[in-house]
Amino acid sequence: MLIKRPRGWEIPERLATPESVYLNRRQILAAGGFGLALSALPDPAAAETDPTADLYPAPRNSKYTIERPVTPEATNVNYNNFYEFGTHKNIAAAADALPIRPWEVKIDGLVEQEQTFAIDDLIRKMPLEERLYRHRCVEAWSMTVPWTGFALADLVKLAKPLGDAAYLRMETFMMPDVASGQKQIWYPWPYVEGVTMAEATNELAFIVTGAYGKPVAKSMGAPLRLHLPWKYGFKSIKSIVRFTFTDERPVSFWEDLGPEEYGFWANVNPEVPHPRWSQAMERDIATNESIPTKLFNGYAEYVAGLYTDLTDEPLYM
Ligand SMILES: Nc1nc2c(c(=O)[nH]1)N[C@H]1C(S)=C(S)[C@@H](COP(=O)(O)O)O[C@H]1N2
Ligand SMILES: [Mo]
Repeated sequence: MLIKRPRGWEIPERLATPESVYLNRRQILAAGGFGLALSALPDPAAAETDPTADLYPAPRNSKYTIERPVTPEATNVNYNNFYEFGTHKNIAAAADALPIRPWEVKIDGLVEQEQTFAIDDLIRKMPLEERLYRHRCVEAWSMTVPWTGFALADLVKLAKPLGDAAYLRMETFMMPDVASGQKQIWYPWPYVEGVTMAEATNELAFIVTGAYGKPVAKSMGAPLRLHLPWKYGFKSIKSIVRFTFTDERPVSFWEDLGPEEYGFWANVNPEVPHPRWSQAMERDIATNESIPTKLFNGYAEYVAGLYTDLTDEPLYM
């Protein structure tokens, strides 16, 4: 995503980077470049088997179909936005360092009782299914993914929110030692996103645990991420550790950085340009084909009704 930094606009990176990181980078360069850094990464072949691997592939829910080809897995796991691991698309190797077991998910805020789940217990409680969804990034690229997971509505049921809960706030892990992007202190870490209760319980809102018939790749947000196919991709928060029910509208990571560019609602609309580029078309990341973008990313029949009373709100940025 093109970054708008609230602090340090025109500061050279050398000055905007905490000194320890800068020095460390220089030491790595002095020691012979990237060889040293890469050799410290885990060998994917030696990766331990995922404790939930037996749950995949899950049965496909044929209600959610796409009219475009599925993006090849190799394209998808290597073209990502995951700022915790870097501001470019090539973060897969860095994300491999993320420890995803043990992993705890906390449910708190306006709920009958606070709960914490070990990730494998949570995933095994839920009815997993596969859905084909389109994904539209605010940067005007798109993909289609065979996700596996469960309806966010089922997690809401498990959480037993109180009557005054109006929003669901979600938070990503905070591990700056593993995710070096989190050492960039001008970003409002940890990554946060939020939806209304009506959005959270809409049937399309999906918690992803897998993709391509197996546990989801770390670069794509393992072990648990959200996907809201009718909204710009930044709403679909990755590697979630906390769900908080609240009566206050959450301020998300990108909204905090640039509220006039990345709003709370962020519904896809080809007719409302981003302040710095058109949203009329999108580029398929596998074929490079240019495709017209659709209102609500083609999901209007499911979600348009959520917004009929909100005519004064900036719904589409
Ligand atoms: N924690 C976290 N979640 C995130 C992001 C991020 O940088 N950090 N990027 C978002 C953006 S902008 C997009 S387009 C999607 C990208 O998902 P993908 O890498 O699986 O394609 O993740 C979203 N979720
Ligand atoms: Mo995005």
